[in-house]
Parts: sequence; C-alpha cells; structure tokens
Amino acid sequence: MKSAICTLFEGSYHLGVGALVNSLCKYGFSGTVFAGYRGSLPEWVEQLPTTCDAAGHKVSQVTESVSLTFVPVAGTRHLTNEKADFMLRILDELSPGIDKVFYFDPDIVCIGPWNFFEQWVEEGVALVIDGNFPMPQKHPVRCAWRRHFEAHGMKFGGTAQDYYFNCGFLGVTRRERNFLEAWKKIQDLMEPEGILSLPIGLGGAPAYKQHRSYPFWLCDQDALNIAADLAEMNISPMGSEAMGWKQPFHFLLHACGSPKPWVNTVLREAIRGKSPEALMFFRFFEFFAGPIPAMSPKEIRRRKTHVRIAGAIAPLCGALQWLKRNQ
Ligand SMILES: [Mn+2]
Repeated sequence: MKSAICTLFEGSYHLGVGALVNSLCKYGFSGTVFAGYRGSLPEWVEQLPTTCDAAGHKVSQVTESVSLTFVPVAGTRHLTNEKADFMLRILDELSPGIDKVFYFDPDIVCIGPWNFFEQWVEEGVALVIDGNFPMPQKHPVRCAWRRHFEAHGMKFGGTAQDYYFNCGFLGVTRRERNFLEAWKKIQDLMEPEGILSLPIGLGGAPAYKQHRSYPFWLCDQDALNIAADLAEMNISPMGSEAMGWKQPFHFLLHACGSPKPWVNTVLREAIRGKSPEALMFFRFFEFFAGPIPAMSPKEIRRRKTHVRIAGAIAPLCGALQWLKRNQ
C-alpha cells in the first residue's frame, strides 16, 4: 500500500515545509511529498538534486527514498481552503497509483514512527481532536451547520459524536475519498459567503462574521467538521496529545500559535512579557538542519540562544509590565 503526503505553503512557511519533510525522513516515510505553493520556490531547492516530472513540476530528491514535488496552486482562495481540492488532485491526477493520502500543515512536524500513521488511516479517516473545545451534538453552532446543510440534502449522524477536529492534519484512504468530496462540496457551498479568500479569523469580513457565533468563522476547519459529522463517515480520532498540545508528545507537533518557530521575534516578544514556546521551538530547530538545509547550523545555534534568553527574561519583563499597568 503506497502513500503520498501533501502540504500547502507560501512565503516563509517554506521553512516549515523543510522541517516537516526532514521529520518525515527521520521517522521512516518513503515516497513523494507534494507541496502546493503560491509565490516563489525556496532558495534551499537549489541545494538539492532537482529534476522536472512529465507535467513540468519541479521534483527535488531529498533522500534516496523521499522526493518533494512542487505544484503551483492557482486561484484566489486562501490556501487553507484548498486542502480538500489538493488531496483529491493527488488521488486523481498527481499520484493515481497511491492508496492513502495525508495532509500536514507546514507548521507541523512528525515525531512518531511512520508505520503507525499507515495503520491508523486503515481504521477510518485519521483526525486529531482540536485543543480548543469539544462541540457537543446540541452545540448551537453544530445545530446551525445541520440546518444549513440538511437543506442541501446532507444527512448527519456519523461517528464524530461531540468531537471537534483540528484541520492541520488528516489521513484518508482512497476508499474513503467520499470524505474529501464532501469536505470540498461543503467548502464550495460556502463560496457565496465571500469568506474563502480571507485569512484565519476572517479579517476583512463584516464584523458579525469575525466571531464564533457565525457558523463558518473557522471556514476550512468548520467545513472539515461538518463533513466528519455526516452519516456515512467513518472517523478514527486521536486526542489533542497527538498534536503535541498535551503530554505525552509521541506523534505530531503542531506549532499552531504565533510566532511560528522559524520567525525570529522571540526576544521582542519576551520584552513584552511573552515566554517562547520553548519545547516547540527546540523540537522544530532539530528538523531545520537536514536533509533539507532549511536553515544553516550557525543560524540554528543563534536562534536557540535567542529562545534561551527570551525564556529567561520574559517572566521578569512580564512582572515589570504588570507593575506598570497597576501603578
Ligand atoms: Mn497549522
């Protein structure tokens, strides 16, 4: 059974792609990672043996058994709303010989044995429960979803129960491609809402949409959860420890907050009293070096020093800020 992995990136997220692919190499994945992108390709591509495939996509050979194919993604939707389309494109067009497809956000690294993920996806659509909240069946937002999509002929009541999943990672076998089709259809039905080109949080939308009371506030993730709640879906969930948001950290680390581990603003933030997420940063630093040379060893050492200093001074700076606010 062959698998493909995909991710989507633009701008500085190429550093996250480097870390993700390096982590997959370390934990035993072999095959192709498809990186959908907008903008230019990262400079580190020039340091890898790179060819073109029949469709004209650049293919970098990362190790003997892992290649990285760059696929331009057209359109105006925010990349986060392209996940279902891109996964279907891999099954149908980019890699028709594979049986399983996994999506990883470029702010995730894999820290568990790859054969575990291969087995997991056999149990059902592999999803991780979000850190923020469960969403009980009678949650008013879930009720709003059902009303809206039942009117489009969708039937609810699958195995998702009260869970609310994070859409930074998922795995699907080819026989469960109906999950991806449903996710894509739900996103397409959201198109008239005018939200799919907006960033997370819907900045730029009318104020009432920038709020959880709006049923599609987290549009891509909400759409994934609506698909997961459909009657015919078979979901295999793991708890949020699988994203590295609580102990034990054994499977993935999802640096979903801000700043990302490749953005060097920790000292500035420490002066404002914010401590860096040291564990997340140090684990990502491990994966920046190679086989993809996303960051030089010298730069990684410098960043580590910054995180250490930031971690040491943030509590004191925070205390000083507190005193200033409460004079
Ligand atoms: Mn993410």
